[in-house]
Amino acid sequence: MSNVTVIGAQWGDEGKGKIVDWLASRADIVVRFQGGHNAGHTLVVGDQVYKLSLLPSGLVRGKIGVIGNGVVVDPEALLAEIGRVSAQGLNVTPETLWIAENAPLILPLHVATDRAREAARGDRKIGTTGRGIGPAYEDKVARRAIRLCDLAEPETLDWKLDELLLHHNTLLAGLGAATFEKADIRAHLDALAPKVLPFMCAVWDRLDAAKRDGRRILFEGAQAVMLDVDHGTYPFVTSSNTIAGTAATGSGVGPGAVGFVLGIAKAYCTRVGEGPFPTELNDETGRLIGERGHEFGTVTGRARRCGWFDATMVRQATVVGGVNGLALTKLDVLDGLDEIRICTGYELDGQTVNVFPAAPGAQARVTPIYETIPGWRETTRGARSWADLPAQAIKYVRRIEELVGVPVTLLSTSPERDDTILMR
Ligand code: 2SA
Ligand code: MG
Repeated sequence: MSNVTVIGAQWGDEGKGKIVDWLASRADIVVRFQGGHNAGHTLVVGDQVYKLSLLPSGLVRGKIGVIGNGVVVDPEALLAEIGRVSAQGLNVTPETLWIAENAPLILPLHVATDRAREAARGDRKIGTTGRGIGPAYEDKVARRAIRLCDLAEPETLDWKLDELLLHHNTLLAGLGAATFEKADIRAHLDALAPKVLPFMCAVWDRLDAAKRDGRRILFEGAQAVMLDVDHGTYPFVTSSNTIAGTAATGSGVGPGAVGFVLGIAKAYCTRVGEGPFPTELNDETGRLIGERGHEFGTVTGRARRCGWFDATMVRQATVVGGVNGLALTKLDVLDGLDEIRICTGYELDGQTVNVFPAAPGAQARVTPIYETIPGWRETTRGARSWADLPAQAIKYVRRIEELVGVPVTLLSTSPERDDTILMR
């Protein structure tokens, strides 16, 4: 198997962690290329449960983990996470963890700006994870970010902090929030620098060498296509591009290295935070799905909104995301339902449309058009072969393939890594 890139095909929390973990055993290097510690992956390895936010999942399987330049790195959160997994017995060293020298940093002032802005938005809040992700990406594009390599240059840090503080303190004061002192930030960074700098390297160069050696790379996306800053439900999105192409820009490998793109989708749909969600169920079925699927955010613990599988949305996500095959997860959550619905299009102002509109007003006005199929009584949980699945469950999966236009190449039937069916 050559390189693989894994991305979410809905609004996140599709179970990417488990699939990445399954694929990691077939790869040599696992690369994060966007997002930050707003991602959250739960990995079950034997009797250990690892909760990862920033660290690439492959680390827990003894693979090399890479944090590419496209990731926004909170050095404090990084060290805390390394501390947590080390306490669980994992050895994280500069040999096993490579962090791009040109990765922008998230500082406490980004968290403050993120939260102050959300508070100021009131009813129009985005529902961010409050981790400073958006403000850190803004600073990168505005050319004022502190990058990991700056921690090694005290003089650079000095003038960069002046520019950064001018911007954020003006903003924070305007929002009525507390401002920051340069000396405090400086002390904070000086304390962190010796602990994070050992992991720093020219990631693009090491990945190039790895490619030449024929080593297999797995690119691990965070969040999902419908949260992509260009292609998602803007402005209710995250601040990075979450599509497969970002694997190249976010790690410096060139587009040819992206390989097979696996999109992960739940057999139903969830969303955390605000924003449009046409198939959302505000009823007993929605509550039942949330309960059976344990739908609470890994990062913030927020209850996720639940609804039916939206084939129109996932089709759009697979097209713009560059998805070659789908991994369908949590099918077992639908076990025992009398009937299951799939959204096959939308009604917008009396017209049928097959595209989710870009304008917020139109996004709020669409209503889903459903196809209803009978459910199945048997359990699919833990099934390890196609033959173990009830006929009706197979029909559901086949119908999803037809509507989305991409084959389902993997089916995950429980959080256990081995409860995964590889489809032909
Ligand atoms: P932010 O904090 O600026 O990125 O928030 C902007 C919006 O993006 C949403 N968001 C997420 N939604 C679902 N899952 C997320 N992370 C996953 C997790 C990780 C994953 O928590 O398990 O699946 O890889 C995530 N991160 C950001 C957020 O709710 C806002 O709507
Ligand atoms: Mg998650």
